Amino acid sequence: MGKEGMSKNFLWGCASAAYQIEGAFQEDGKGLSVWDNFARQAGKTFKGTSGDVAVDHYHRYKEDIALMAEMGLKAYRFSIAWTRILPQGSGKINEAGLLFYEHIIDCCCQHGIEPMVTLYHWDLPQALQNEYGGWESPRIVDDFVHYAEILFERFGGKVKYWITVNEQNIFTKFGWLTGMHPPGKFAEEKLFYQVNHHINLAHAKTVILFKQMVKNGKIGASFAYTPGYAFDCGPDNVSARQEYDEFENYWWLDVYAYGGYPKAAFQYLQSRKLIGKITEKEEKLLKAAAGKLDFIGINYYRSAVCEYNPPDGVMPYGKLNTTGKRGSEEIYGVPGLYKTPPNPYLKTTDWDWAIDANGLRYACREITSRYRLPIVISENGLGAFDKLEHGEVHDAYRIDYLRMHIEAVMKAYAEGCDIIGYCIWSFTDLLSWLNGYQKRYGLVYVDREEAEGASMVRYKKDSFYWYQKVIASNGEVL
Ligand code: BGP
Repeated sequence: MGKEGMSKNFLWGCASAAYQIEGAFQEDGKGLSVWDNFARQAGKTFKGTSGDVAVDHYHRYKEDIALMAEMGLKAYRFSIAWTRILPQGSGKINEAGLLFYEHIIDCCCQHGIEPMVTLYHWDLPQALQNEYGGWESPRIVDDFVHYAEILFERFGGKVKYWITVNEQNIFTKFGWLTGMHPPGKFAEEKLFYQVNHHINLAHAKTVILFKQMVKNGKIGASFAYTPGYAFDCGPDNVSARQEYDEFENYWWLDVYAYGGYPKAAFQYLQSRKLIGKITEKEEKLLKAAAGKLDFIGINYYRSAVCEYNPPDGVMPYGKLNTTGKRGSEEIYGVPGLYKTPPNPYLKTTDWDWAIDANGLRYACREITSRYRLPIVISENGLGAFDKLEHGEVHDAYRIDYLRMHIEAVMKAYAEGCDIIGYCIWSFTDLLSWLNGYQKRYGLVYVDREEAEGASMVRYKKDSFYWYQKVIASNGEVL
């Protein structure tokens, strides 16, 4: 089979996001984000947890990056908080915010770790939400591009890999369909598609600007890719799979890679007056940006099953398991098209996520066949309950999960997928948006729980030492 081993420049990495690790939510001039606000509202997050303090990375970044260096990490994907750079979303620049990220970038570079920057990982400035509804208004496009421009200008010489938006499909679905993320709107389908269109335009303009400003850089978007399998070969279920892909995957991936929406889904939504007209100018912009995209970022955690959903069937608003009590996740779907029952062949995590390493290989193969673009696996990991005992965490289950998924990546690579890097979610334990601190993903354990006040001391888990060997052997020793 194809190529032997991984390229010697393969980016073995880890990933994080500002709100989930930094804390210091009001320090050094930072403005408030929609998440700072949302997490304060009763009943929105698990046990009322917030990123106010998070895992205090803001004050401990040197220690954290030193641990990354000790591990031998080749790349570190992190996000920049818009509210540290422009506390009000636009207007006055906060130099202290730029300096903070400059230190992180420099610190990574000194240790030979390639920084990979996400511009937007969900923490929209609250000021923009208040002023014009944030993503709901086309005004957001130029504000986003302006924010990006400041970062390209300052860091374009040091940072090669950039990601415009993280998981547009997830934060818009939760923000406007299920009400579980800010701005907490429920069943606002038309707004959902409008918001997505604005994000697509912001992404596209940013890509074009990037290509003018950062000559040797690479830019992509990170997408939460949950591949779907037909429940069986019954023709209705086969079609359900096709609909699922158009509405849950290609709706975003096609825009990033082709600059256009999938046809059948577009027609369906237009006939229901859920989506407006796309102007010629917008179409041109989306196409121009697609032609310049350098890679697709895949965040992969699970696969899904697609089954025909009758017209009076389940809605797209199914509840998630946010407690770690198995069996509490609800099936969701689009009536008349598809729904997503559990996969009887796969085991699940405590949060009901199907564990399916081959799904990651499948995802890479799909991207390669459909778009022929390079791939960065920008997130993959296992959320689990971990136990700290005598300063150690024996997370063999996480090692098993990661081993299987890395094997799948290597297989896809050998089969011809142009995979540039693989980032484990996450380096340290961190805040899981809706699941508090008890759903741990890190290779480094952080002593903190839902209530504030714990020591924040870092402990290397067994998976830390394991990944260290994986990196040192360039994937030979798994
Ligand atoms: C992705 C997000 C991450 C991270 C991860 C794990 O959707 O990009 O920010 O949170 O999923 O998900 P969760 O924290 O819900 O378990």
